[in-house]
Amino acid sequence: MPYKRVLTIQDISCVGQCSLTVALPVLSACGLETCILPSAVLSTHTGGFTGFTFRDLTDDIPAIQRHWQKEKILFDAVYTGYLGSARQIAYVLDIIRTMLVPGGRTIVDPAMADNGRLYTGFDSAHVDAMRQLCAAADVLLPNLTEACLLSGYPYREQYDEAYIDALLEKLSSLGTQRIILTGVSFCPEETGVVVWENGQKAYYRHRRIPRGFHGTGDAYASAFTGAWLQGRDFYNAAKIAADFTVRCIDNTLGDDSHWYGVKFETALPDLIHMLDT
Ligand code: PXL
Repeated sequence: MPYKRVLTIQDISCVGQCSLTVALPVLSACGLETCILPSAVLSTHTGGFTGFTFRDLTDDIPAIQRHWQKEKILFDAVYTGYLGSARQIAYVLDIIRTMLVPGGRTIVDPAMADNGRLYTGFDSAHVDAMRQLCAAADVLLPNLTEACLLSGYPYREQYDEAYIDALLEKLSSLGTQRIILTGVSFCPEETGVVVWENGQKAYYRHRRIPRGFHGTGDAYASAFTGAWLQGRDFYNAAKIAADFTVRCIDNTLGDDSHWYGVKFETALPDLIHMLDT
């Protein structure tokens, strides 16, 4: 397997199994050298805890970037997730423009919303800035809510294939060639991901577990990034990430006290096995 260096930019939620505490172990398990740029430090994530601390690290980013440039450090890929401020997104764009090797890849998970609503603390300025990041992405990994906010298409809980097609069409006009739309479900028993590449569309469906878990988007995006950078083709990487995410959820079902995240750690051997075969 090639040995690649990836930079992932997202927050540290100290407790809550999301963002960097998921991306770092998942990418490492995929055999990637994983460098991190924390976008913010929070005591917990914002999805269900109250009274969390939030330290925005936007102002630290230029000096970190300058130091890396002095050391002539480049990355094979940049993978972004939850970003701390709209202003930060311009800095992230500059890192993408200047710190990738030729042919380096950019994966953007526009982590900012779910279930029809923006996450606590974000506003339309964040969505506008995120739209610019999407134009720089080789792969965009939105859920339905994020896809609607980014494209300006109306969010619906009930939809059909024609709705998804129109949404993807509108979203792709932002300039992204590859999109994986997560959490797309046409019937109660199944859900899946729509894998869209230059106008070609495929749907990978799997069992739907009738309970939502926080952090599944981060597990999905990290596993996709790991599998894709390890040379799996686009569809296959999207499928491996979906299978991994289902295992993470299966591991967590039955433990009602574990509402804040998924127990992804015990599914890591399965992910490594999927990458080996
Ligand atoms: O999992 C997405 C995410 C990441 N980081 C923080 C969050 C959330 C979702 O709520 O609050 C801080």
